[in-house]
Amino acid sequence: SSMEALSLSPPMSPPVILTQDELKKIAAYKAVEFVESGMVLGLGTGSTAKHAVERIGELLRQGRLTNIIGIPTSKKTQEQAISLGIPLSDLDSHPTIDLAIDGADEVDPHLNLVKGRGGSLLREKMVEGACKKFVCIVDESKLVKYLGGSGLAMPVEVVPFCWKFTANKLQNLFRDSGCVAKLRKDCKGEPFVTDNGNYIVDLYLKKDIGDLQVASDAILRIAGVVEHGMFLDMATTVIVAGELGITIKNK
Ligand code: ABF
Repeated sequence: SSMEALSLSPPMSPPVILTQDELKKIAAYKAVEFVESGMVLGLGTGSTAKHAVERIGELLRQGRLTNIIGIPTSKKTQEQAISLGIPLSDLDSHPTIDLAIDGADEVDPHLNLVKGRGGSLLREKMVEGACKKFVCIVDESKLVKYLGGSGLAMPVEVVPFCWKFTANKLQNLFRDSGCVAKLRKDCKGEPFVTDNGNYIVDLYLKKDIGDLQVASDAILRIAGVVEHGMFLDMATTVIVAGELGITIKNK
């Protein structure tokens, strides 16, 4: 993988402290530089991807981009794109996507990702799996040594039917990593329901889970599991915005 570091400010200027949201916006705008007129675009979900979608809408409005078709990764992004006047379609009509831009919850040194804390992992995986290029945009807080290493959730989308049974299977699968499986709740304390009518079981890990491909296969073999939030070998580029500048990591 190659790395390119760009300085945000000239060497002698005083340091500027950027908020996390400003860093997200910097990464998002950088990613939109990869967008060309005529592209079919995967539109990501979350507070980072939101900036990219907004920027694409702005460039369309200014006539600096034309002939774009967006494929949204969630109902929320679909609404945002409609409000910005971005023409939309779906994977049925456009099974190949030129470029997707989306955020992530964790990025490991091999550019494997954890996604889905926003709850949109299934549509994201379908869309980003159909992309020639997937540019992932994050602020530096998302970088981890290993997936699960932030101590935050590793999400798994499950069917609501006997979700406890499925959650127990998941917890047992990773018991050597100290796994605790919890059903995600919404702000009212009800089960969180995904865009696809499913539930999310969040896995909390104390140690790394070893071979990620083996773990992925094992999760997907459990009946009741729809999809998990590990995106292995999918990002072709990760743009990281940090206090010291932008780093672009390529596969
Ligand atoms: C989506 O948004 C999800 O896959 C991920 O869970 C989340 C990241 O959100 P944010 O950009 O708000 O941190 O990309």
